Amino acid sequence: MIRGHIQKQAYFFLAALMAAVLVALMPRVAVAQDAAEATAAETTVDGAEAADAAVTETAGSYTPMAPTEGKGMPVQGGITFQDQFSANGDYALWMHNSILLPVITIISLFVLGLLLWVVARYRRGANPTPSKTTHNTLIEVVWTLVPVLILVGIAVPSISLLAKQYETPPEDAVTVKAIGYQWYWGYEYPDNGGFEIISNMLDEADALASGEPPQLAVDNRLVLPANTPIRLQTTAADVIHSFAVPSLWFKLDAVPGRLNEKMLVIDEPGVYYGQCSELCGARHGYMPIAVEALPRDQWEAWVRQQPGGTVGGDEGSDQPAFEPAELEVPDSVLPDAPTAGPPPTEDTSPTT
Ligand SMILES: [Cu+2]
Repeated sequence: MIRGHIQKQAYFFLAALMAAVLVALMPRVAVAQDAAEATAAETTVDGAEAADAAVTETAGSYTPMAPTEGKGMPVQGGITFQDQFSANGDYALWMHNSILLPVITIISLFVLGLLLWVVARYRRGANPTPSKTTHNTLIEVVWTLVPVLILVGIAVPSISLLAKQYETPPEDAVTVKAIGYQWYWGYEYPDNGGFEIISNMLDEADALASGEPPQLAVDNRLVLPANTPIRLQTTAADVIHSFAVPSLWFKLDAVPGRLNEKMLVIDEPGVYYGQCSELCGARHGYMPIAVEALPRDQWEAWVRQQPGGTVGGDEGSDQPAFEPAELEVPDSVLPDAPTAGPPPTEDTSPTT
């Protein structure tokens, strides 16, 4: 009777274990399928890419930088963070890989070992008369103190990372304002003449044609200087959005009526992709962010090419002065989307 019961339990345990292994393996299978599809898609891109490169070369002036595969973007089957291109990102990645992951692994293995030992050593067969001990002061002190010490140990790098992320940018930092709209981004350069860039997602065909990852590529990128402190401010025109670029370790909510601010220093030139990370409505998943970091001189040249763009208080710029009325009316990706349209020009929020 008892043996039958134990057998039943053993089968149940085995079945649960197999189910767990299956669940753990499922994403791998899906990834393998995706990879096969991706290679099929890539082969069709190459030709279009070459044609596109020829077109942009003749256009002269600013040419959008070609992204580097795997840099500043997610990779197929990736299970950890993206490679980091900012000092905070390097620190955070170090903390994850050298502190959190080992601590989690050691604790999990230790607890699993204890469980298995208790199951084997104190099962009814091996230990017919159980001990009635209820207290052991030494063990109680140890299992209280050790977790406290572990948490304090983690708190030190954790709090310093938090502090680093909110360091005040120096006075000469370049100010850029990212404005979230339903459902695209606007980038304003108040220190450089106040022009605004409107950034909409490219559709899949256009993204692939320009050699960029679909759903991350945009028509107009947020162009920033590399190796320069940037005072990145976020706000929104309608609902809460969130400006997030994983490979730059940057995420900051964009809240209507508020101006949030964080410093960003990008280590090296490149293209870095991100997405709106606050559920903001029907097309939340289709308002990606593409940051292009250029060497400082190239970035300044790009600024001077923008309508009204100035660098360091340029005098006598031959560009026309910035006039808000000339703001480009953004084309929504979906022209018939119910609320997609130009940014509001006046305050229409209800008064209470
Ligand atoms: Cu959004």
